[in-house]
Amino acid sequence: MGENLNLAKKTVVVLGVDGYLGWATALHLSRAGHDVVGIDSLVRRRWDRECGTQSLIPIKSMPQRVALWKRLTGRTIAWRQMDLCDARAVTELVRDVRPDALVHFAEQRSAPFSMIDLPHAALTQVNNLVGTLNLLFALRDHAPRAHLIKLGTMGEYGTPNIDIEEGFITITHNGREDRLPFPMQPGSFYHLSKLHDSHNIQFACRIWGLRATDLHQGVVYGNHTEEVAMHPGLATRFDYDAIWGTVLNRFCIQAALGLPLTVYGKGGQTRGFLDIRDTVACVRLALEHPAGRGEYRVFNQFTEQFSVKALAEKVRDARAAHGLKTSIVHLPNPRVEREEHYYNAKHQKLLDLGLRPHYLGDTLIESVIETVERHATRVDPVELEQPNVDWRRGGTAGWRKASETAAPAEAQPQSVLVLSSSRKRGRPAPGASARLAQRR
Ligand code: NAD
Ligand code: USQ
Repeated sequence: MGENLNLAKKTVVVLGVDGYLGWATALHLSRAGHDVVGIDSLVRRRWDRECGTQSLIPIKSMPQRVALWKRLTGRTIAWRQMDLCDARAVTELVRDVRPDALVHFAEQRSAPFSMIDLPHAALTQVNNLVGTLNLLFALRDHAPRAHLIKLGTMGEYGTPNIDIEEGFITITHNGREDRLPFPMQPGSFYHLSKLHDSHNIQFACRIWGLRATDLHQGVVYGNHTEEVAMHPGLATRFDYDAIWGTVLNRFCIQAALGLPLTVYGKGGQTRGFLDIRDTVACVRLALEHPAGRGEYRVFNQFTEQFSVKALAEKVRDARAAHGLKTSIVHLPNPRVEREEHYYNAKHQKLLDLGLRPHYLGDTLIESVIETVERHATRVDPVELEQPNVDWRRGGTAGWRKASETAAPAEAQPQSVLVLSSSRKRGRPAPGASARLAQRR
């Protein structure tokens, strides 16, 4: 396998291809001429059933989606259902495909989900950490030159009272200087799982000479990329509920339905944001400009920063331009987070590689709201009114009620880590399987 630097066609595995960002990215990379293999366990569809949630925009099954893509473009996305926590399957995948790169989206990605109770916190960390560890060992043994592009999160940094650098900071201490990982203060068990992954990946690059890009991504909004917009059957998922919906997507849906925009607490919480079109562009830039051998690098992947309150006001003002009145409510904050703080995060490296951002404007807000309006009958307004997970106490009575009606008791997650014990030193264990088992 050659290094396939820069613009050459690459064989890329997209892990988490059935998800919001994985599907849009797979289409984008496939259209750019890369050979894409798409992997997903479909566990997110199961978590939706457990939580009583669903994508606002109906999404097709994976076989239907890849068949439609083939029909429209002639391009193949090779689809395989697979759990990243199955070490043997991951090893076989990497050994068979010998990818030039892997884009890893395949994790439990909701902060509220990870804060429901112990089983959900454990499920999140086991699923995310074991999946990534399985990948690292498979890469060491079968594709050490492949480039791992891992979706991390800006939430790994927290909200320090100093500027946030891209992964590393140079510190002078007692007269000596070093370039060290930036201090991290994640805000949920989910965000912590991303930080633990970052440490594991950085360590693997250092000791095994792997190459990795950790994309510390901000909150994503929007639901259209050029490829997704080609056909309604190519739609990517769009979450709006209090567990999976991200803040701007929620505000757009609340505005479309004439509901108040739910700002948690004072609303001074400031985060980095980006349009989904920039997510797919950033991943492609990372892919086509790979990290060097043994290099672990971090790109802060967002284009603008806003406070939650400022975002709500933007949505309200965009509606007011059409004569529509939108109200903003401040709910007691279910999370433990700073509501007024300094925030200035660097995000230069992707711009240096050529990213041309799509900034948040009224047109985008309006277009998201129009999409929402087309699917308004699928909205459960209860999901938009009150948060149902509290950082101090876990899932609220609202959460328990929704999950009890949504799924039988035996479908509740019970994380169990099953690790094969027979191992030969330095080689993948025959039949090794680190699996997160859930009672179904
Ligand atoms: P998503 O839930 O829509 O998609 C994740 C996909 O991964 C799902 O289809 C799920 O079935 C799959 N998956 C999870 N665990 C798996 C496993 N063990 N094996 C195989 N497949 C598995 O999430 P998303 O919004 O597309 O986010 C993708 C990634 O980007 C996540 O890692 C998330 O942490 C990161 N991220 C997302 C955002 C955002 O705003 N959506 C922001 C920053 C970072
Ligand atoms: N918020 C509100 N009102 C709402 C929903 C959220 O005020 O109705 C506030 C939250 O309190 C928080 C901010 O909006 O301060 C962002 O919340 P969010 O749910 O949009 O985003 P978050 O939980 O941080 O998680 C999302 C993705 C996650 C990703 C992360 C990027 O679900 O996968 O890692 O964004 S970041 O925030 O940069 O860590």
